[in-house]
Amino acid sequence: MKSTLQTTDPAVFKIIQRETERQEFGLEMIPSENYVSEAVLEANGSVLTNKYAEGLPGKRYYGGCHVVDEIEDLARERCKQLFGCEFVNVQPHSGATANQAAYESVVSFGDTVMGMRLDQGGHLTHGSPVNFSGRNYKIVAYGVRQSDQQVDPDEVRSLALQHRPKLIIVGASAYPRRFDFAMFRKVADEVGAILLADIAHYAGLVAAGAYPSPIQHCDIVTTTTHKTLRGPRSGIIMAREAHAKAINKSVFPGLQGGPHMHTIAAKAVAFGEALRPEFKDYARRIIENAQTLAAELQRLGFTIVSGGTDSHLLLVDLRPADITGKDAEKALDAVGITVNKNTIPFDPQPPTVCSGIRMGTPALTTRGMNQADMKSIASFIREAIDARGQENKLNSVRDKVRSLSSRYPLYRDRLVRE
Ligand code: DSN
Repeated sequence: MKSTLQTTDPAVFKIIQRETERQEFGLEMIPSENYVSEAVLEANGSVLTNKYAEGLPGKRYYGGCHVVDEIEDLARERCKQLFGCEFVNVQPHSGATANQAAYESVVSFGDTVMGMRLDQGGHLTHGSPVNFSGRNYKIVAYGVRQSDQQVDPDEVRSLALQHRPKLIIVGASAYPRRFDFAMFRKVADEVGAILLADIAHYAGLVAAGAYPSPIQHCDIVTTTTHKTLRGPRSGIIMAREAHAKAINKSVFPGLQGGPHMHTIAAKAVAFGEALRPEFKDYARRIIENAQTLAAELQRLGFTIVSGGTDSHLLLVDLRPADITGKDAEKALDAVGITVNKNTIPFDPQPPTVCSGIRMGTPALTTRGMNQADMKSIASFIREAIDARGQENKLNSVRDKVRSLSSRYPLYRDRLVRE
């Protein structure tokens, strides 16, 4: 039987089909991506998209909110249980919006903010000059040590003592190691700064106890919900109760209008899934797979930034392989392996070219792939990079990628044969 969309709008239907096929038969290795469950998809595609609900549960600016109030309350309760936080606002539309609202709740334009450098693992919203953060605040940036490509507590402390930031941000989008949240707390206390952790990448691992939790150390914790946490594309802000009022105000009416109630429902579903015992095992396997992948890539001659990983992601320094991140991304794309080019610490290449690629295992692990599969994938990566530009050889790697993916069905029932 044809779906409604297939009948009413075949153009859109066909594009969605092609993307479903790309996800089904390729290896998704961008560490910030994942595959959500059918339950999350169902909630996200529900009639809750129709409802305006500006305000908070019980205090809305629209009538008819008594039902959606329940979903927001449920999402908040599940989130508190999952992370052990005192307060959460589940309305931010994205991680960037969550960060902007968090900034606006505790600092004013022109204040000094300290965050990790984008080109050494940080995020755009942690102070990049092309982002609201870098434009509106005075940014002091810490990076990693040249010797081991890990955060240097001495640098963090001395920069903080020198510049006395009002806000310190700990978190990253391309840092494979554990953050020492207790050390950041100590430094923040020393200079009287507010401490914000952005755990967008690590949230699922944190929820499962597989990566350190910042909750007890930080004033505010932001995250997206769609990475290791495996929920819908969105954000949340957790905090100590003292910041609740200011955060609520900066999300709405400060930055956003109506919350996306369908996405909040999908967040509630994802939090519920992450509360199940099997999610702990999932998070453990993500890290196990990332470590196996890193070790196998090293065995095949690749250099791994910081020598390995404690999380779901790894950064490959491609300089010894004599290929840029940009060309490696293209070669891997050609065989159905999706990664992204990424700067490595102290990268001689511009960000449009990059000397590295960033990859991760959350999506592969969701499919059920294991350590033996990681070893196969490492060899596909080696072969594809060595065979760049050689169509025949790339075709053979593409076949192997498709055959491995086919063994781990994902959204098979959504694929329609015409
Ligand atoms: N763009 C995300 C990532 O890929 O890490 C961070 O927001």
